[in-house]
Amino acid sequence: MKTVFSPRHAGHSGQTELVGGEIVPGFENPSRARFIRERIDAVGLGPVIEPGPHDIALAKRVHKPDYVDFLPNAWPMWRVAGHSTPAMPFVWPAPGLRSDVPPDTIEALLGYYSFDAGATFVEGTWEAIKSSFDTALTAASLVKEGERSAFALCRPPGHHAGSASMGGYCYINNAAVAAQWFRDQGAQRVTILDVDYHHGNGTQEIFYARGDVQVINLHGDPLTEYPHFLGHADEHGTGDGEGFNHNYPLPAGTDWAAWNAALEDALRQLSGFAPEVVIVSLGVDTFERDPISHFRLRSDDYPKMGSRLAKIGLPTLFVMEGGYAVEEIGINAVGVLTGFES
Ligand code: SP5
Ligand code: ZN
Repeated sequence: MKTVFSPRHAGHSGQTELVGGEIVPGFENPSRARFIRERIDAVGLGPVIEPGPHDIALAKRVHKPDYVDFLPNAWPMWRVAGHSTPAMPFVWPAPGLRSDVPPDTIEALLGYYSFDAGATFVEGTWEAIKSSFDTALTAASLVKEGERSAFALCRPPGHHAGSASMGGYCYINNAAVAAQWFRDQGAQRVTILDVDYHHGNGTQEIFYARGDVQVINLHGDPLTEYPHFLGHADEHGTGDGEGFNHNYPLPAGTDWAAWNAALEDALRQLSGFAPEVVIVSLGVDTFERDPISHFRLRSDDYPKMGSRLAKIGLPTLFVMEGGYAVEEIGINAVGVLTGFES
């Protein structure tokens, strides 16, 4: 399997996040991509190529144009305002406040375009966001050109990013952009299967009223797990999208047996939809030793996951999302891919 990877992710470094009232170093850091990259070489997964540039206009097919235009401006505006720390929002237009009037200051704009404080900006953040977007589209092209599968080693991840909101380490929704690109290229039906520990709220929101992109999520129950405010089992889509969204919230402690049972049900939904291409939002924060998550998948479960996904028998694009146990992230993520090829 070919991997698409850009070293331009690396400037997105030294971000902070709020955990339990404290500002701490971000769990989402450059070593994640480095460990995965190294594991690809160690197991000989296949060639690693750099992405080519893609028109950012493609991002505006799934995100609001003003949101996409904001992203490259966030860090420069933050610096002009006199800050040198990572840019982090602190105030949001919750229900009862007005969200129809974009504010003028960067401090307010960060909240206007986010749903949490989890997507911070540093000097290299925009370059990394753009490289991650390019990575997803370059890998999508490989699948379109006939590869059975490809791996977009995206960083930063994307599945929490909604139509006009960043959050949860995500800015542009790479999997959603790839799905839209496949549609634009003529695919009639695309499925996004999100196996990250956290519900892919952004992906769900983007396609919620659409019947051409099926969205399936297996994740920690939002009653206790981030992102908390989306991802319940009764969210089935709306309008033209009614019946095309499927959520599998699972309890803390879920192991492979229970996770796999949910996957089997999810794959029945997928087969019924009969997509032409599958996009896997690949997070490996379901791992038993992930520092921010509560499932119990083991390293030898990931090849089983990959092998089952291969049995679907469809062209498959893997897009990297979360996973924070950096020592094992390469073993687990690449384990899915080698399992797919076995
Ligand atoms: C892409 C992705 O996986 N994003 C995840 C974002 C999760 N952000 C908040 C998680 C809060 C969990 N609490 C941390 C406790 C650490 N001891
Ligand atoms: Zn996650």
